[in-house]
Amino acid sequence: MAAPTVAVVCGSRSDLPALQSCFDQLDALGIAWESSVISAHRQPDVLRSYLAEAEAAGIQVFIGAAGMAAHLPGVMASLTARPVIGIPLDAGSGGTDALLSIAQMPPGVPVATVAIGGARNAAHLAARIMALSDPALAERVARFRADQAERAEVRIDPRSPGS
Ligand code: RP5
Repeated sequence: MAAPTVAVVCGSRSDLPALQSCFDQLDALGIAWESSVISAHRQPDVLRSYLAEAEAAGIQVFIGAAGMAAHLPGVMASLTARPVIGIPLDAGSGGTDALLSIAQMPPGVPVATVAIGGARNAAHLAARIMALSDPALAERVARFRADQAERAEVRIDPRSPGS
């Protein structure tokens, strides 16, 4: 089995169900991933060591997901120079608290923030980043896009009865 290239970190076990579509999409795109629950607030030292180990093990893109005062993705971006994608989660207040916490990063410490609950797009964004240096993955991303376009297409022919 290939070594993981994407690491998905969330702040609490309670976040895991919201990440299932991210895991499914990574699988569908043939991307090996790993996931951990590490709270930036409760376990800052664990987070620091995990990121160093994950980088050394070959993780190329990190995804951080958290709700409420969601500092996890930002702290991850402060500890690694690899791309960090943030997923704001609705932990009971609608999610705008997490969205602003994740998106409003200071210059030089970017977190590429997807929509509230945008777990599937986090997987797509990770795929597009890694596809820049992985032609086989670029081909799978291109196939996904073509399939998606085909599924979205609707043609209505007013001359054809029943259409
Ligand atoms: C955040 O607080 C977590 O990411 C979670 O979304 C929220 C609630 O955490 P728990 O109280 O369920 O651990 O840090």
